Amino acid sequence: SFPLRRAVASLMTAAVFGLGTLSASAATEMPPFPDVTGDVVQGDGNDYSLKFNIGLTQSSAQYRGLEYFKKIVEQRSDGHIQVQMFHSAQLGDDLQSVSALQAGTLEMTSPSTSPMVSMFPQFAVFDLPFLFPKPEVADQVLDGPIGQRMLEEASTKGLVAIGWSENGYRQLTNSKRAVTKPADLEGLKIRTMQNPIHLDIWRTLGANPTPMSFAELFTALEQHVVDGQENPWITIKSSKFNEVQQYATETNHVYTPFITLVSERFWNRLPENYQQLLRDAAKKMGDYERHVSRTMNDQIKEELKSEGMEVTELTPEQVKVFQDKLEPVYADWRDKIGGDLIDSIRDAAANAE
Ligand code: KDG
Repeated sequence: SFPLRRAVASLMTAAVFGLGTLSASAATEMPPFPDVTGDVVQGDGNDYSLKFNIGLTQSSAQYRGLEYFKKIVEQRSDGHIQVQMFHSAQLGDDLQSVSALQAGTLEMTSPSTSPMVSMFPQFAVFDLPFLFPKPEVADQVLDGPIGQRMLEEASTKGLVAIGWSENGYRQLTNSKRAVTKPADLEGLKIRTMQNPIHLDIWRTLGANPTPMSFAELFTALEQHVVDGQENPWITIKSSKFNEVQQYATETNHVYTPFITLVSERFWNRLPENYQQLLRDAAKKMGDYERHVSRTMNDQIKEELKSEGMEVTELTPEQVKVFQDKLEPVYADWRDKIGGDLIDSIRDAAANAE
């Protein structure tokens, strides 16, 4: 269907260049912004401008969170800090954005932790399959001492890490067939994030994984360079993957956090009060963005179904088959990631059950 493909291509162009209104479908209502609370923060009389670049589109929960961050920062700095928002990897994908922060040419970004494991190996713990049985466990870990320590450890190499938000639970999609068990994955080419555990997961399940930047993914799916990919429902919809992927399986196999990063060069120019303001705003963005992501998740899954995607919801027994098959991934990575860290997260998960 050539005209459809052309339409999609021009929409993608519009998204990348921010032309036109590539908004979420009218049915998708995002929860309203909470009121901005707290007094105006006194700076040092100087004006600051910061560019904040993200990988997902304007219809994502991530962008909605960014809009709230901008509102808080501009209001509470009385306009002395201006936030310029960029989406759809306009200023680069996750890894390019992190390099730009280090170089001081970009001020803020919010990548998935997964492509960052080459810089911060401890983030790999979040890539372990079925680690967080429910989102509240992720909150407990990220907002507790483990998450705090990881933010401190990631505040190095030209970066300052100031908060967590969520990408969320990942679901499998593909253009070939309904997947209900690992055997259905045989021969399927699955794009993964640039992360060794994700490669291990899909290899162990019997698929044919290939790592790729998110920015190249739509085209790769459209041109059948890969058969499938995995991302949260909101991303599948907001990036229009359902237009090139017929089948989805609700696997919830990995929960991916987003980490909010600031360029250290920019950070060091800011008066302390403004540093604190950015920390507060990042925390509020994280709480709100998680709320948006969680309220929209099921709603978007239903929208995808009504738009013709064939969605397989697994029974607990079917999920268990995937979990059992993936146990060796824990064995492979335990020593590299650190058994104590894995155990403390699994304990938190058990306590939250
Ligand atoms: O900025 C976020 C995205 O670029 C990316 O992290 C999304 O989950 C993602 C993926 O699959 O790459």
